[in-house]
Amino acid sequence: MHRIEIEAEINLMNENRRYARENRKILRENGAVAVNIMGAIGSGKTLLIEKTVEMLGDVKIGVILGDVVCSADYSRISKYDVCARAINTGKECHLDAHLIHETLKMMSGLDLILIENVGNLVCPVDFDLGENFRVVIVSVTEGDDVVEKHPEIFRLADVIIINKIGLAEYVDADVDKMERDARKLNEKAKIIKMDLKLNAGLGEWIEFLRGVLDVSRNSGRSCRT
Ligand SMILES: Nc1nc2c(ncn2[C@@H]2O[C@H](COP(=O)(O)OP(=O)(O)OP(=O)(O)O)[C@@H](O)[C@H]2O)c(=O)[nH]1
Ligand SMILES: [Mg+2]
Repeated sequence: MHRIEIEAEINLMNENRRYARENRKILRENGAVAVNIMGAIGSGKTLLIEKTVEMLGDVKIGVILGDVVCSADYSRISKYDVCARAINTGKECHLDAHLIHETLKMMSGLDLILIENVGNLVCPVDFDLGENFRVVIVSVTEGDDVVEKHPEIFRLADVIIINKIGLAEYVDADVDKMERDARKLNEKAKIIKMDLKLNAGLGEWIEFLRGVLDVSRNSGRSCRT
């Protein structure tokens, strides 16, 4: 890489860090918890958000939907009584802290902000959004080697969801292997085996969210400072 390209990349990353700090400050001041939901295309990110909104009727929720183009996910979420905003990234394969900054500023008075990142397991890794928690959702239909092939995103996750487990037998996926791979990469993450269509694993997910919301409400501050 040329020196000018390296400098541009360093500036970009510094700028992202600066906006991530700003975003964290906004969240702290608003007393909201933000969750960055990452995962491959079609792994179940939007369905996870839909189910979460349905199950947390007593929580004030905001949803930021990142997509390269179009508003299909936004149309799904805007049916619910939540504050939803879509962000199209154009050619970019990830959200960044600057892209969500103005939207976050508008989202006051909320307890929980769910951010759907652009579908893939590579690009979002380097871009801290200022979120409090990082969630990675993969599905068995991506192949049971999907975890070992994308180590970095799993290393940084607070929660790892292995979704569509009800389909495992039809695609010859070994769910336990996926869980072992995830644990090898990340000793601390909460790992949840899930099937959103069968409502499996959702209780554990909601319990996790209620836990972090209580902590945030009790301490009046966000968790990753
Ligand atoms: N059988 C089964 N289907 C699921 C499950 N979770 C999601 N789906 C289906 O998988 C497809 C993709 O789900 P979405 O929630 O749109 O996935 P996404 O990750 O938001 O996809 P992108 O936004 O395109 O990256 C939809 O048809 C869902 O109904 C699951 O646990 N089991
Ligand atoms: Mg989606």
